[in-house]
Amino acid sequence: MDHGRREIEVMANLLSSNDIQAEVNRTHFRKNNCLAINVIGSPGAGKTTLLERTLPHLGLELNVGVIEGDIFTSKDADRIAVHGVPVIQINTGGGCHLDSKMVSKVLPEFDCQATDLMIIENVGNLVCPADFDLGEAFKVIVLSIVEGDDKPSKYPVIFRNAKVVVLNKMDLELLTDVNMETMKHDIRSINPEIEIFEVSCRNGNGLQAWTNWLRHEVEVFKEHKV
Ligand SMILES: Nc1nc2c(ncn2[C@@H]2O[C@H](COP(=O)(O)OP(=O)(O)OP(=O)(O)O)[C@@H](O)[C@H]2O)c(=O)[nH]1
Ligand SMILES: [Mg+2]
Repeated sequence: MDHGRREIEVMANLLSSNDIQAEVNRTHFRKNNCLAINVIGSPGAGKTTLLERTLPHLGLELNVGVIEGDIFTSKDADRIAVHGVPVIQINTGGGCHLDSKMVSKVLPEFDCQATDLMIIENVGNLVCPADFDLGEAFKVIVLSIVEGDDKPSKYPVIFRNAKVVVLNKMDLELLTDVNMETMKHDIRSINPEIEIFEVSCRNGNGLQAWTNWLRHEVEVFKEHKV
């Protein structure tokens, strides 16, 4: 028995069953006119902080729901719940990414018809979530600039598959040796279409441009309703 080949087959089956459920999720979101986004980034990149800073900008005009993915604990969901939006925590119990079945199981907990924007924060990881479609409209990468300007070229798959990248922790730029031009050049070489926002969730710089862009994406999605 060729074990290598068997492993590839198992992985292929896993991905195709994930993709089938992802399409069901996508149809559900589309039918309910709800823009779903999949927020991906390394542990500590600032995903939850970005949501905490984004919700007050959007929450008055839009109905937002949040799905939080983590290996253990409901710490992130507790942080989001303070903002008064519906939030469900998924614990993967060891898994390094969310999959479409996990998301489908919690969807009945939301009134999707009354939700304009569903934000799904994936498990902290820049690699595995790239392979697992959740049924989202697009992927959002949150990258802390402190991690170094070589990260886009070392982890290109996720950048290829995302619509937008939020470069976070810009307030720390001068404390690091990060070269922002190199970082942005590498991101654009991987994905010329990608939107790039430079923000600091600490001092608020750049957040307005990011939230304006996201609000516009919700409007465009809703205009194309089926
Ligand atoms: N200096 C600075 N710190 C930030 C910024 N954004 C987030 N942080 C800090 O970074 C740490 C991690 O932030 P989180 O939002 O929990 O990161 P996360 O990506 O959600 O982490 P996981 O869910 O564990 O993957 C916290 O201590 C935040 O206060 C920023 O723009 N500047
Ligand atoms: Mg988090």
